[in-house]
Amino acid sequence: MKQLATLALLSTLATSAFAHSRVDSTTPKNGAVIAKAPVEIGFDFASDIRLTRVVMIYQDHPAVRLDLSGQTGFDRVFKLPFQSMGEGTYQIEWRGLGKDGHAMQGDFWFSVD
Ligand SMILES: [Cu+2]
Repeated sequence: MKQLATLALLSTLATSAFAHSRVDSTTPKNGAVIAKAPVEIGFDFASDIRLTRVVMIYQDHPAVRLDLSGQTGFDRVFKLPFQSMGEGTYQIEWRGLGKDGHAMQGDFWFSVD
């Protein structure tokens, strides 16, 4: 019985964390295979957030932080300059804060082929 209650609590937490980290869409789209490397990365969030950290992971290279210096406040739509390292798969990990102070995070990936 105690286990069930714990499970119920966990699933509630997972649901609310998910609700706060919802990205309506990204550019490139999650899972996209594109012919030409993008010059910027786009996020379209379901509600206002402040991005605190965005990292690009490319193959076995050290993770590279994307420049957030142009991002000063809360917004729903972000465009960040992106420097391609060539063909291959890129993973983008992001973190941010919702207006209610909740931490949010997520990731997406795309391939340049
Ligand atoms: Cu929240």
